[in-house]
Amino acid sequence: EVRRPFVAGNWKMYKTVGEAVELAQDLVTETNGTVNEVVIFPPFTALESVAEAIDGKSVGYGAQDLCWEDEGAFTGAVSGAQIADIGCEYVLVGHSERREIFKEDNEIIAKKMKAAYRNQLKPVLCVGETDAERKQGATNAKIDGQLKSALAGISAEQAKLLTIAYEPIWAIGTGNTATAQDAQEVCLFIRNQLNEIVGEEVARHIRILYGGSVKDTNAAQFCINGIDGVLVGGASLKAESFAKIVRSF
Ligand code: G2H
Repeated sequence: EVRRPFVAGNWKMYKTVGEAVELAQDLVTETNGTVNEVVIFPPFTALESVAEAIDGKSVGYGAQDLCWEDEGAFTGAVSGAQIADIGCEYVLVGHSERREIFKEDNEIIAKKMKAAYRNQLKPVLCVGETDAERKQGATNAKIDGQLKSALAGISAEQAKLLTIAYEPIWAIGTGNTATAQDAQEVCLFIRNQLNEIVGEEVARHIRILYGGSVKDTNAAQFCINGIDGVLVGGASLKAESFAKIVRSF
């Protein structure tokens, strides 16, 4: 199997440094022995402390966002170079909260993708449609546009390091998960588009995750053909529920 199952925890803007370190250490203990890849995305303030606490252990870590430049006068931003410097392996790019709340468009996200690769970070590119887009039957067109713009100018070797997270915006933090069938349908569409964009030989390395209100009580249903893992928000903030998700996938 070329694609190892991937369970990611996006902590968003939660946890003090002390809480974050404790949670990260508990996760290392509670997910011990899993064959799945487990990666957490703490807030920037806690990232270095978490890195020190769990570096070299079975749980990986990454940043929730990065700037498209490596350094400069960009008040409040954090660069891929700075993230890589503290040992991160992964970075989320284009999460829907960045797109919707912080108004990041496909052009900015494409620049962030290049910044991630330039700094040897593996991007987890998030894509997904709004409720209105789904109702208009525009889901595939939206996702196709997001994929093509983010992957423009990315080499085959770089594309092999990519993970995609399909997160329908209407399912995020709302308690409304997509049905496994809806999620599978879009994930299979994404795989099909990846085959076209980068070729099947490269695309077979790319994992496709589902995200949006995944909990310990519903995670197992997403462990189906076409879905290589899950990106978990709210339910990743407690070691017990997140470890259950890791085990059920
Ligand atoms: C979607 C997801 C994780 P939640 O944003 O990225 O969050 O599981 O809270 O819906």
